[in-house]
Amino acid sequence: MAAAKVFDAILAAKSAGRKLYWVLLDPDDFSPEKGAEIAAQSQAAGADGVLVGGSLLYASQVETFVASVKKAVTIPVILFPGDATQVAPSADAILFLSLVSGRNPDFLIGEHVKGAPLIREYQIEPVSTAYMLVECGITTSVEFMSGTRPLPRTKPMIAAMHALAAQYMGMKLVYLEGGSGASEPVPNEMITAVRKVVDIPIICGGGIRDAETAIEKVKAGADIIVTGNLLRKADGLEVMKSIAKALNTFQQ
Ligand code: 1GP
Repeated sequence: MAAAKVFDAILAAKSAGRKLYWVLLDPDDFSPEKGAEIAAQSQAAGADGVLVGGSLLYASQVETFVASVKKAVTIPVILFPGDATQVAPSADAILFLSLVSGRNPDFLIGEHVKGAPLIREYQIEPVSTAYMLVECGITTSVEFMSGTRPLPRTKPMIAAMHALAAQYMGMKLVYLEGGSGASEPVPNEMITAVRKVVDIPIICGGGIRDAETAIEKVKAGADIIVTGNLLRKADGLEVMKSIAKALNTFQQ
């Protein structure tokens, strides 16, 4: 199996108390050339990693996109796949997502069986991740495409017990996902409830649009913050810089 470089770096950051910032690029939104340009800008703005993927993905050439991004950055390029068709050989790692908030077997194990031989062949580092979709004000693409219901946002203990079960199953990361374009990010109380019961790193994304919100999420217990949509905003790069700076200098 591929060396656990990306996961080891996440663990090293966590034990040093350093928070990470990842930027999500959806190949449906940008050409491979534009994706590379944005990835380079994101790295210059202070991002620690680039996620590539989407829950719909009609762009046919995921590998072309990933290879182009990979050439433009030195930070890790990590797949964030909506399904098994998004396994691309040039990536450094893949979040091997199990949608544990839902009860759709395709997204708990089905797509994984299809993707696993490709991951092995391409020698991509798999990082098993408990992916938890949280109700956040809109019907997100993940909710619709996976045919699963998000966790209720006012029930932090339900989220905590899903995360705990996932940790007991051996998953290495928890991803609390509001969904791209969420009108409300994942609630702080929910992140704190999850943090209380699991030791594994917590990723939080969806609807985070400024440094203040990013800091609230890490204070609540998140280790890695993800933003996507900001890239498409006129002042997005400036906001991303302020998020990266706030996270880099954050002290608990
Ligand atoms: C990554 O889905 C998020 O977890 C990205 O969400 O596009 O709302 O930043 P935004």
